[in-house]
Amino acid sequence: MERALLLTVGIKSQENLLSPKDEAKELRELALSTNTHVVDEIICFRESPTPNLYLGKGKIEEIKALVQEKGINAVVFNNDLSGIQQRNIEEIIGIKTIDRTQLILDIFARHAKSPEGRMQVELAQLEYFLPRLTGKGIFLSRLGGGIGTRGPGEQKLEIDRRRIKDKIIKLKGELQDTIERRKTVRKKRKESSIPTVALVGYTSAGKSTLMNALTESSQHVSQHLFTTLDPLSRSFSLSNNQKVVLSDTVGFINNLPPHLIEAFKATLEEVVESDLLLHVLDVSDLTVQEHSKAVGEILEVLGVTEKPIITVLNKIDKLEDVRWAEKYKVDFNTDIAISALHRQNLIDLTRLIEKKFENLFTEVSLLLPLNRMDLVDLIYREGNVRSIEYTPNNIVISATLPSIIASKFSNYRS
Ligand SMILES: Nc1nc2c(ncn2[C@@H]2O[C@H](COP(=O)(O)OP(=O)(O)OP(=O)(O)O)[C@@H](O)[C@H]2O)c(=O)[nH]1
Ligand SMILES: [Mg+2]
Repeated sequence: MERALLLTVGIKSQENLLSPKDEAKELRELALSTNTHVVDEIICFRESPTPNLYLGKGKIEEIKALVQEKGINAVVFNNDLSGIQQRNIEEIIGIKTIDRTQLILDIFARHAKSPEGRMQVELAQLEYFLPRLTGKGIFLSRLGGGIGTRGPGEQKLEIDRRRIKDKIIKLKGELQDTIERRKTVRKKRKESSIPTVALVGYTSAGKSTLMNALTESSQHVSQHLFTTLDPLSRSFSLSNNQKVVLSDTVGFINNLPPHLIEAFKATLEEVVESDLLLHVLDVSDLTVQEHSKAVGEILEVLGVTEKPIITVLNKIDKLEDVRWAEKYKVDFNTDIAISALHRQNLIDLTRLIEKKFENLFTEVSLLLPLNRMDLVDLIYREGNVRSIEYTPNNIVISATLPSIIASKFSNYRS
């Protein structure tokens, strides 16, 4: 297990959503999600980073002394370091120095289970490492997969670079195939007009817990960050028997590394293509406002801000005073406050989902010929039958149908 020193540098000239103290807390959670033993934490401030070391020489020497004193073997910066900064710091301190993006990539690598998830993480890692390749090959050693761990000179370096670029192109191609495959599945869903709902939200907000509660599935849930990486879709029925498909995907975080958004395109398509978003917020977290903003920024990058969205205030069971839920309802302009864990107020949520989809469905009264049992089958499969009666000449059916399907029955309306 790594013995780590966590370092958060508050840069006064840079605007940031979270305060350095909250960032440090989040960094700790990220580190704990990789099984790291946090030996010490430092928060310090600077007007702006220095180009060579990020911090001043004096501070780096101070860190070196602390590292030696406490037997620390990794320094984790909350800030993004350039390749040069990272290398220079490592040279002085003498131990592995990683930045926040690398830490997040490490968590992703640990949690990716499906071949698609692994490909996406590998792509993000390669794109992160490519500009950081140096003659010393020091960064290559972390890539694994046996690519040159020493870099004896420029020629070898060029070969490594080319290999990585080729691998990136190959992975992108393979991921494109996945995107196409998913498109086909979604097209089928669209044809059968089952509406799709995607869970979005900050990591650890409780998306998978809500998925499990609504669809009786057993998606892995944990207090660690980025537990879910591979998307999962499950259908469930609303109280009017309407079927919908719910998708659980990767969580978001403040300053989500851009490489990750790019690499996780295939996974995030579930969000982009959905008919409705459920934005899950952990209201027991004091930085819920900031989390909500961070999610909003990522939804903007994904170009989905025009989609219908329901804000779901989650973990109300953890609120010290349950009346705070009312305040949050006003703050976030929503009526839905739930506990996914204790399955509290889920009916309110499903009713609201129903309401959002109302115009997607039509009530019909039909007279079908007796020999059209295939149509009766279709109605049972896709809709909600309210009454059915077999007369000597006809089948009389009242049902709610997806509007697209209902339009196919215009000849049989009674
Ligand atoms: N008390 C309480 N805890 C909850 C509730 N919902 C989720 N949790 C807990 O919050 C933690 C994170 O839940 P997940 O469902 O894994 O969260 P997620 O949004 O899927 O997180 P990622 O997949 O990591 O992005 C777990 O420890 C859950 O048990 C809730 O309503 N009340
Ligand atoms: Mg999850």
